[in-house]
Amino acid sequence: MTENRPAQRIIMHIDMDSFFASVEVRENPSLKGKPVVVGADPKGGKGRGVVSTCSYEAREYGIRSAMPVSTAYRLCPECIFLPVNMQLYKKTSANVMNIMREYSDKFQQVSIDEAYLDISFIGSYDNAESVGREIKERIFHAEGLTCSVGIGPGKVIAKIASGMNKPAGMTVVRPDAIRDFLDPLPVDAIPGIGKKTKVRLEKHGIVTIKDLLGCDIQELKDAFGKHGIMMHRLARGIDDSEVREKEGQKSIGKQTTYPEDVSDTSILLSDLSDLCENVQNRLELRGYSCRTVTVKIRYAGFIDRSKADSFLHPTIDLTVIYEKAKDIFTDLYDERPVRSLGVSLSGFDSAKSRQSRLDDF
Ligand code: TTP
Ligand code: MG
Repeated sequence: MTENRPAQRIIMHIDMDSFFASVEVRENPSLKGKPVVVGADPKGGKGRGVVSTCSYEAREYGIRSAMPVSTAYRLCPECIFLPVNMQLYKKTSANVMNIMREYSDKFQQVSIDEAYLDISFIGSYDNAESVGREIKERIFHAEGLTCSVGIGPGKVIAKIASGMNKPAGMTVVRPDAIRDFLDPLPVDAIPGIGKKTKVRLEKHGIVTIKDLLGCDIQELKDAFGKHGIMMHRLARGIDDSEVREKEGQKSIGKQTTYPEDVSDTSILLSDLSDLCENVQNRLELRGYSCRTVTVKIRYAGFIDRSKADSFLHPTIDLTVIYEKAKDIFTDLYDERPVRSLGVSLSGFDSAKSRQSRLDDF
């Protein structure tokens, strides 16, 4: 009896190379070939804040995203440090996403600079490779930027593949090459396996994906629960999650817990402002706008109070978000000592209206 197999899936993952930095270099070609860091002002090494990203030339000095900008300055004081120009990156992102979107109805943007396409309908990996090449050329021609492409039978393999030959790379993992591709990789190549899990697996002698594959599923389940089963499935190359534009995440939140209770309103308001900045930044990175702001105060003694309020129109504006958070806070705060303070954003704009808004630039 022949098995009724579903048609072969072909998934593409595209990720722009050193995105913010590449846009800056495009805007100012004299920066080409130079170490460029985009992020907070280093203030001669005394600056606070972090690196958003940097050019591949700056990466040679060991500079990375999310590193304190003071460390980046120490590693390479002669780097060119530039502030974040989010409006410009968002406009560019919308342009490149629109190009990608033309190639499949099944399209999923996952961050400001990366997306998945389900191009199974194209029928063969050779055809998929041609499409990958075409998209790369189109983006380069239209926006003067390079990206890296990964093609494989599922989202996880496609994502790992796009990171294999950065910058301007393309890696195709055909179904008969899955084992050769996955086996030698370190376990943390699998998205979702972070440093902690990696160290725990190492203690069991599991370093590569091949080691993971050789593990007893029950033992993995005992040690890591559901996550263990997931890891084993991905190690086997089993990954049938759909490519779809989804509402996905329901909220973006951040909270600060104080080592000692705080009653000083100016400290609380200043922290509220930092929290708003954090969540608003993540909102922008995901290409969302939000309708609702929620503030949560935990008073000493684990007494929680929270309140939400919504805007008439979705917004991404930090000032607008902070003003709303401040109003809610003022309403909620009764001057008891505060243990922790949190802000979350929700009511994200749908993908479709988000798209039309991005087109408005
Ligand atoms: P990434 O795609 O992770 O990084 P990248 O495009 O700069 O470099 P790569 O070539 O390795 O893909 O992130 C996309 C953008 O998101 C990045 O240009 C800046 C922003 N970002 C931050 O602001 N903070 C961060 O910690 C990270 C990881 C990214
Ligand atoms: Mg990128």
